[in-house]
Amino acid sequence: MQLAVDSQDAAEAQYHVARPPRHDWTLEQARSLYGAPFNDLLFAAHTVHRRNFDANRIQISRLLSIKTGGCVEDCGYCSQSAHHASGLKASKLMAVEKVLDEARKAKAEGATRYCMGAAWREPKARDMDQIVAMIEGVKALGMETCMTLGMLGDDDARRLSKAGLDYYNHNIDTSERYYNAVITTRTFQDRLDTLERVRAAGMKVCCGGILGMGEGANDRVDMLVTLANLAEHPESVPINLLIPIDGTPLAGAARLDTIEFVRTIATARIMMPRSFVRLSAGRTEMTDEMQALCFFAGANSIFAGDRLLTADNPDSDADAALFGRLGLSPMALDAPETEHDR
Ligand code: SAM
Ligand code: DTB
Ligand code: SF4
Repeated sequence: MQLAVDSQDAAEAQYHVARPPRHDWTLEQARSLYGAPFNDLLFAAHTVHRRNFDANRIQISRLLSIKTGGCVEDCGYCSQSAHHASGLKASKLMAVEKVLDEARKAKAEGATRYCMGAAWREPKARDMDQIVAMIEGVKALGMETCMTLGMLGDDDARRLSKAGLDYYNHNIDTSERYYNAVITTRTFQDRLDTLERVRAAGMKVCCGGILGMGEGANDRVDMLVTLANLAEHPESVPINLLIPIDGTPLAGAARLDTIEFVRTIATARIMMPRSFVRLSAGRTEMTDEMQALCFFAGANSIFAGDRLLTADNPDSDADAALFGRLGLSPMALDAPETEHDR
């Protein structure tokens, strides 16, 4: 389909792009956006990006696995599931001081948000005091805090929020239709229920998914429609490229075409104009050129540091070289973008 894009207004009308964020995307609208000529899609996405953010600044988050492996869930992509023979050694919940040491190092290296992940279906009551101490300690360093601990009940959500947790990461991962092909030990609705509790408790939401798990384009789009039609857009939207892990059911998944990946980033940017769209897992397998296209399409956050939770990530030298080539700089915590009430 040829689209009329001889002016910004015409392009925006054609793509259903609205200045105030929308929460009423139809699948049809989102699919036509995703499938638009690549140049039209990127033009619209970059326009929206520039209107809402400084296009040359990237928010830097840092990850730490505070409890690794032995997870009872069966997520087909994950090295940490006890259902798969990934060879990963399970470990106990990390000591608070060790977490704070790592957070201090991350801050010194420019991270403004510290994300702590645990391989749990949900947190246990006996772990909550330690979790709260981690949140309070990282907050005291002057960093934003994020945790991802699996499903939450109302009481745990309130407790995390009261401790000062800024963000809770809980991904829907893919479309509702494809969900059961990837995970059978919980439902898509379970994920949405936890996201509602996170909101009700007053925390910001970090929610996205993984591309390259054998899903189709419509699954990628439908996932974005679910996110964009939430009552509030997630403040952070991590888009992960599957890191194939030996021993997991998705170890042999075919690599996703780069253009499809960039289309997803651009569509996310347009549909959730004020959210941070994070170019998350999988960057070690991306060229500088692919990452540059993602940043142009509206990605404006990354995980820095040579380790994600269990998998490798580009090291600080590689990222410094990338930022240098592209003229990008890290976003400060007090940047106007981070202060908006999104
Ligand atoms: N157990 C918690 C949960 O599942 O919510 C938190 C940790 S979990 C590892 C966080 C997210 O990392 C998952 O939802 C998934 O989107 C992403 N992830 C895990 N393994 C991945 C992989 N091999 N490649 C890409 N993304 C992955
Ligand atoms: C997210 O969407 N990606 C991060 C974070 N949220 C917790 C995790 C990526 C994990 C990649 C695989 C690994 O390190 O084991
Ligand atoms: Fe467990 Fe999270 Fe991995 Fe799923 S993604 S197996 S819930 S650690």
